[in-house]
Amino acid sequence: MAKKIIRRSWAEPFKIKVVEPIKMTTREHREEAIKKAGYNTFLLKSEDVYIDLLTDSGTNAMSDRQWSGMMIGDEAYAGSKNFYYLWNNIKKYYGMPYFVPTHQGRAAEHIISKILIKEGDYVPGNMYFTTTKLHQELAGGIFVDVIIDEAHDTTNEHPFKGNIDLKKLKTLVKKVGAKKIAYISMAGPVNMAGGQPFSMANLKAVHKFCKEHKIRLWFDATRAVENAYFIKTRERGYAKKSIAEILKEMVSHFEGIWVSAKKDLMVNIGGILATRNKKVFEEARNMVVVYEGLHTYGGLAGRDMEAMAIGIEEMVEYDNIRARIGQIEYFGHQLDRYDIPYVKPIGGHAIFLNAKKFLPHIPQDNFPAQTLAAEIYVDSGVRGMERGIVSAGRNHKTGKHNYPKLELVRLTFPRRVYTQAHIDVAAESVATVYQNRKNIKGLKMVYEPKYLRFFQGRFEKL
Ligand code: P70
Repeated sequence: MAKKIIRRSWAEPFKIKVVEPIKMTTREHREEAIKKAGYNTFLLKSEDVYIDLLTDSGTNAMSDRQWSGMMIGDEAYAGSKNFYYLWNNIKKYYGMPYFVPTHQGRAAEHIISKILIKEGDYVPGNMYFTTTKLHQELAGGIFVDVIIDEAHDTTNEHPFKGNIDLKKLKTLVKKVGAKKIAYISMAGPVNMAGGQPFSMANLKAVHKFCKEHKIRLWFDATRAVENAYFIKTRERGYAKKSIAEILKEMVSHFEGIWVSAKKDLMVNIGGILATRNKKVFEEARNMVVVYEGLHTYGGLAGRDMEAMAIGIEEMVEYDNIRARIGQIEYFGHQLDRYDIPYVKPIGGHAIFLNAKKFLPHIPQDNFPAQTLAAEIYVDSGVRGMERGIVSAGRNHKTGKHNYPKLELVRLTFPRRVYTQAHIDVAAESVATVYQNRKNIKGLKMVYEPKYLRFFQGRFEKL
């Protein structure tokens, strides 16, 4: 009898035209390199990395259309035509009438935090993000986590672990009063929770609450297209809607958005601040000239804005986002073969290894996720990123470490960059480290910078 054929439902909707060679190094070389880097993968030289899963930020492969767009950069100081093309696409795809370009996401976070936050205001959000929270705090705000409890549980299979817990939100508003809430800061998918999305139903409920209490609702739309994909595939009533329709519906509930264009838009640099509030826009447009550059380039070259504008058109293509999420799923399924603990359900941009379960003998004070990221690098040259106690930083008042429930190593996929064979190599490496896990010892921190310590902190082996 003929064997049953199982047909693959998707493959990457592109073929490779340009390649960039990468080099495998020896284990001895990598041991030396990571030691020199203070056991911090952010401090490794890219040349010493084989498969770079540090981040999906600015590491994406641009399309031939985007590269040709780079050639038509209008590098005028003021009024570049690329700016107007980008602005049009922001209106068309995000549905926001007003826009200010920034050089990357955190610059937009800086500006919006300065405009909307007064000293002592509260900023509730669905879990913190490092740069977002820092800018909120530097502007005098107090971040409060109002994500649902399920988000802190790595094994809970809730399909929308990025949802806001309305009870937590209501309790906070009751306690401090709506006037003390600068805005609600909603991200989707939630990076630190493992790339977990919010549902449209949750967003609608939060929006209704905000309207009733006259609270602003803002969106970190950095990976909004991934959130739209999860709504399409997981939420009732959205299966037949296009990614572009879902994106627009999501954004329609917010007063404004900030975006690190280095993700969804598949470019190497860029940021967006967009809003429907003319007053906020006017303030942002004025502030951008202080920190970034004129409001028609905001720290970017004309060619960067052209690539962003084209990236917006490409990011909403279903086949594109399907293949992106498909890669992450494929990676997760390879890890399942070895029973490796990682955050479920599989998220949008990365697999997040659960370092607490992976290395249960290492106490959180000895940085299990930092240790695990270094060990995987030494094993294979695959570079990931710590997302645990180092990332969580210290409590400003007590000076003590924040102890997050999630102690994770993120293995993140740049868009359109790696093949399935690269994913296999990464999975085999994680499995090898898992089998040798009992021999792994933790780290101690020997240098700690004041802000965002995970970027530049240094460690030594215990
Ligand atoms: C990452 C990158 C950036 C980012 C983000 C969300 C949901 C804003 C930003 C800032 C880069 C990164 C940033 C801090 C720590 C580690 C890595 N995320 N909101 O790899 O945007 O980088 O353009 O200033 O994910 O997740 P930008």
